[in-house]
Amino acid sequence: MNYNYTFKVVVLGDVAVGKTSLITRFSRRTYKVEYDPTTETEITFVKLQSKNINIFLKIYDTVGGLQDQNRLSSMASDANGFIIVYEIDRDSSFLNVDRYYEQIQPYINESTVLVLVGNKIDIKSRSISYDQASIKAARFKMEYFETSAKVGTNVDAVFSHILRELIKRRIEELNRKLEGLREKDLNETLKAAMREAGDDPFEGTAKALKSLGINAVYPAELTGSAGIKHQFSMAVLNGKNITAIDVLGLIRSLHL
Ligand code: G3D
Ligand code: MG
Repeated sequence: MNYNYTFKVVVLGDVAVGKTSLITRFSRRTYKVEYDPTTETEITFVKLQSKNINIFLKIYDTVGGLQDQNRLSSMASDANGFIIVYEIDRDSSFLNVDRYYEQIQPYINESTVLVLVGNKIDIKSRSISYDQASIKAARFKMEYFETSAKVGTNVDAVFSHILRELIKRRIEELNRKLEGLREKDLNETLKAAMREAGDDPFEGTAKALKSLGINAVYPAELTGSAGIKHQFSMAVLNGKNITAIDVLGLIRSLHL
């Protein structure tokens, strides 16, 4: 199966705040779970489908609280999102959020999605107020959620938010890339790729899209009559010039 998107999310937080429980609760649709002995991490693979979009999500469950830098870097360097979990009735776990946040700094860029989770809201007592946590989350540019992994409250909301944001950011990134291209360059890219592919329209458009960075996001399965490659091919065959606007329109009609 081809996936339109593959994302990797790393879950951090003190021991026993409920990281594993949150992942287990979310991943009813788990495909498989693997243990990675080098990072001592359990990786949960989840396949999700929304409209016609197939998503492959890898969730890395850390153990032992604060991470050894080597271990963290091998796990976090290509992460698309981070969830930091604390327990609403344990102050030390909330204070440590700052330390996890510091630890992941080297692996964050403008496309990384960050979420702070206050878990165990089914417990009647709490020592950290919602406002206190929201303020911290806002300061760190994180979205804040309160969950109960035990009862299931809000667990799906955390992951839906992350996936929505990640897809949105990928599309924005692509838009920026396309908007940075002049129409003439776009057509030149296509023509060059077609020549390189011996005028095979599908090969040629595949090459052109790849060099524009589009192929990675919209893989082969979107090649039906409504697919980008097909539309490109037909346009090229008919001698029509492709504009960035066409490309954006196609992407939007397929994905939004
Ligand atoms: P961790 O992976 O962060 O170390 P776990 O944490 O998911 O292993 O959970 C630690 C303990 O907290 C477990 O209790 C688990 O059942 C409990 N727990 C997790 N989430 C919640 C929650 O939302 N509410 C409540 N009340 N408990 C929760 P045990 O006793 O099994 O060790
Ligand atoms: Mg655990």
